[in-house]
Amino acid sequence: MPEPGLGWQILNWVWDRKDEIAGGLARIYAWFRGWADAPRGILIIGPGGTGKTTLARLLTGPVDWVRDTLWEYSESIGIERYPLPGDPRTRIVVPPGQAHRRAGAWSELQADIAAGRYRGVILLAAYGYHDLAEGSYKNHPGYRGNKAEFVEAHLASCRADEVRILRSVTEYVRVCPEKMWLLTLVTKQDLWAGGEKAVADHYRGGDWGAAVGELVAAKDPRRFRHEHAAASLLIRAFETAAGESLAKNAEGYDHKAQVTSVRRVIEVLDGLRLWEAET
Ligand SMILES: Nc1nc2c(ncn2[C@@H]2O[C@H](COP(=O)(O)OP(=O)(O)OP(=O)(O)O)[C@@H](O)[C@H]2O)c(=O)[nH]1
Ligand SMILES: [Mg+2]
Repeated sequence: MPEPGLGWQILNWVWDRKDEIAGGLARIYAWFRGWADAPRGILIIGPGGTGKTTLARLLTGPVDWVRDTLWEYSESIGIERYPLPGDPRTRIVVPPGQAHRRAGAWSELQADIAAGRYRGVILLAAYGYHDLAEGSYKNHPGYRGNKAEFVEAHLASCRADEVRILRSVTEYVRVCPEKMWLLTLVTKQDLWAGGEKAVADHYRGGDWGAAVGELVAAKDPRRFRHEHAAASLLIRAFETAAGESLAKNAEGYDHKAQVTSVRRVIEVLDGLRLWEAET
């Protein structure tokens, strides 16, 4: 049973910090708007079903929490361009991530990274919790008759795909002559919370850490910066489009933890804004 009044305590917590949260977002919007004369935007890239569209919508808001259905997954088909409030020019670019949709869209965007057309890239990973594009897991080519084994194999193969995408992105960032930043953002914290150590080891060490380390070593620190962040963009069980549960949310992960995580992402973006201004 939840503690009586806990919901109100959380709402109060958010309410108490609303100015701080709104202030952080306002600075980021002002930062975005400051690019009106500069054609360099932000690219949000990563595998399908990791939260790219959700993040772009949260950052460029406003989200109508009564009418919007951010929790329903609808795979992106083409490149999305998000205009910002008060600035009709496009500043955030989001390509579709499902493997069968990458071929056309990604090569052009990768060339744009190399040419310095983005001031920053937000690379999304989700510790393997990538939504399936459609239907039941039983129709997935990786299904061999056992659901638990399917989920384990799916998580492992998605984590491997995340690293392949990281490597394809670092290849272009490496040759970019302009000042730019890269943010590794691990979403779906509400699904993997409790496993922080494993997640940190995975993204700070291992193949991910090695690929980022090689990139950082190859770049001038005054011209390139990498940051890590982890967040739950919303709290939602991991399930298929057919409504079958694949994994439950981490026990005890609540609205307060979720809001805190999004706030942290805003702080990290704000830090990158300040770093950009340094000469
Ligand atoms: N549990 C959980 N679900 C999330 C989170 N972020 C996004 N989702 C859900 O994950 C699904 C996929 O999110 P999208 O934003 O559509 O993913 P995408 O990366 O744009 O996917 P493509 O368009 O196929 O490339 C949606 O159902 C979202 O509601 C998160 O932090 N936690
Ligand atoms: Mg999308």
